[in-house]
Amino acid sequence: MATTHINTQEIPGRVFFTEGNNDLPKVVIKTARSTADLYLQGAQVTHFQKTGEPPVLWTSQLSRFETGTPIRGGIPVIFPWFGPREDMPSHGFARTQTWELREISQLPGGVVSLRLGLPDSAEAALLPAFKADLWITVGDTLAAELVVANTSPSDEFAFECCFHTYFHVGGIDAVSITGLQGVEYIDQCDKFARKIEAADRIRITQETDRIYLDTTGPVEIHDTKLGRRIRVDKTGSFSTVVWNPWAAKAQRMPDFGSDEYLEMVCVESGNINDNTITLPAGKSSCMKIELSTLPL
Ligand code: TA6
Repeated sequence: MATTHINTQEIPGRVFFTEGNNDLPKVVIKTARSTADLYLQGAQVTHFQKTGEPPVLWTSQLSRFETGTPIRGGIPVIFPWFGPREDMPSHGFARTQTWELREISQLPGGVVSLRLGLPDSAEAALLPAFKADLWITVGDTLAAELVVANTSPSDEFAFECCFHTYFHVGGIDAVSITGLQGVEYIDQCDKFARKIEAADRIRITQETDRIYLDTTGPVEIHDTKLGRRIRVDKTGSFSTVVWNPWAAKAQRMPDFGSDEYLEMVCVESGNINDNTITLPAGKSSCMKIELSTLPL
């Protein structure tokens, strides 16, 4: 049977391997319509920009880019838990481990797709057997898809996951977020109270940290300063998080510039808290986002 050739090599003019900040291994993708950067640590996209437009993603100027330290910005892959866990790293271990680049393919229209796999680790060995693959597809849009397979013979595997996406905005005071009206959320800034989103257009005027539950629809970031909308379409995700640390919390984070909160907002797509995934043995789950920009 003919074996399909799986490419993991550079593609001249399209896919380049390089040393990124602090010499961390980085893959640079150039298409006719866009560019993107991906660090093997965390399989983390840190940059996505369409030709002639401002960047879509935000990465802190103070991000550490140190092995084992989360990169502050882009699309951190949060897995297999979200938030703090006693004696364990906040937001799981996937974002600080070095993923393996397992496949590079060119699709019609000059679109580039990468597949990365999370290698086995001591942390993973404490869980039911699983495989985690991430697909990143770069073209006129950017897509990220996390595929988790429960490979254990009999154990179910309960996990949380999230694309913790940091978006670049022209000015947080000129931003509104739509798509969440009427959705229940956990207000992490108000003793985890459960509330219902009343606003059609959410504005960020203070520290904001909300986990919206049982929501599957698209969310749009309306940016009047940059004159664009960023649209987040998703499948296989039932939670959306909206986060901006605002001034005081940003000051407390060493890898976050004191006024950088003014030019970013996180709209995160995942399966968190009530929406934790419980995967039966032998089954797989897929969570996908697609990021696009549109005129206002
Ligand atoms: O997604 C929002 C959040 O859970 C916030 O509570 C804040 O902790 C943020 O993630 C960043 O977490 P990190 O561990 O990356 O500093």
